[in-house]
Amino acid sequence: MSKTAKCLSLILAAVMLALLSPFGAEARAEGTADGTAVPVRKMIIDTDTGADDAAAMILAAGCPEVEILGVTVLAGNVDLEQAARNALAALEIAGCDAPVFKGATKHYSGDEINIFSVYGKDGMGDQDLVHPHGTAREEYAVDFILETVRENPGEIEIVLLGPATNIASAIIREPETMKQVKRFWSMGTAGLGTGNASPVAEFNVYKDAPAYSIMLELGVPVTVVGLDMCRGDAMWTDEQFDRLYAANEIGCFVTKSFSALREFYRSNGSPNATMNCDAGAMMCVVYPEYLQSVIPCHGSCVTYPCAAYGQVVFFQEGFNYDVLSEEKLNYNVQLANKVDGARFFDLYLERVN
Ligand SMILES: [Ca+2]
Repeated sequence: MSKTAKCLSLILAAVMLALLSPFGAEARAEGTADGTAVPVRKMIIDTDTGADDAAAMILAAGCPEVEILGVTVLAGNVDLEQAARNALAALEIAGCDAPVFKGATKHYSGDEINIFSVYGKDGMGDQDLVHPHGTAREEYAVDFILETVRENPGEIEIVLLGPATNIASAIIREPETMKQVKRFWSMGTAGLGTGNASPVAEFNVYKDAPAYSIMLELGVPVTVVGLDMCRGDAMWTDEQFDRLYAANEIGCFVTKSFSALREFYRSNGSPNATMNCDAGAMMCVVYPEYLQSVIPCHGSCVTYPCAAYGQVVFFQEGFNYDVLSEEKLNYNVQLANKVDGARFFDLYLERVN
């Protein structure tokens, strides 16, 4: 997209943000009086970089509405070193020079994080894509997060695309600093649907449920994009991947990085369509038209050993539950419950072109 087109897109985004955002009041306050510009939003991306994390970072890097101040990585889909290299490779192909910082290799509990990838051994489809020129910074990811929030109180939005371990570590170390985070955006939980790590738990939460619970309970607004928002028409078809591959170098990179994941879906009952959860979550962050509706909820995470470990239970505003009266609930989560999945791919293609 040309600079002029991006500028026009920025103006359109300002108008759409005011009209459509579920956080309309907050968003309108950010715009200038004549509505022609929105200050650039400051973002940290926290990621266990597999292919969909990389696709999400590439999307954010192509959006003039946001500035990626840094990318903090942790083990999850791949080990920490691979996650750092994958993040660097994704940022470089997107022409983004945001620094990368390495974080957790262990759960909040202290156990090693078990690596599990359906994205290939390297997390990027095993397509020989990962040859970054840069390296991760020496500074520890949690130090970077705290320092950045301290320097920008009330301004930082943190997008979690992996387990919440880095964020929980920062909260435990300096809770008052982390209360100055503007909003957490989380690709996590099963939403109001079913899980993938277990029937009720989603991978990112299941990997470190106590850490996720710490994030939910901090008191900072959390917008959750669950697995249910990544299914159905939000999945990318083979025909769409072919279009992306043909579009440009970035599209070719993203398409190749999904090779192993698409094979996984083909072998598991979805021959022609693949979920792209992290990029879908990032679309909710950067593109107000995409996230069409949220439900205020009280979200709490099951953290003790049982069949429901890692489940996030959502009590929805407006329901009268037998076990809890509404006035006792703190609606700490904005749960995505409608996205424009049918347009996801076209919007993505538009943003990375
Ligand atoms: Ca991820």
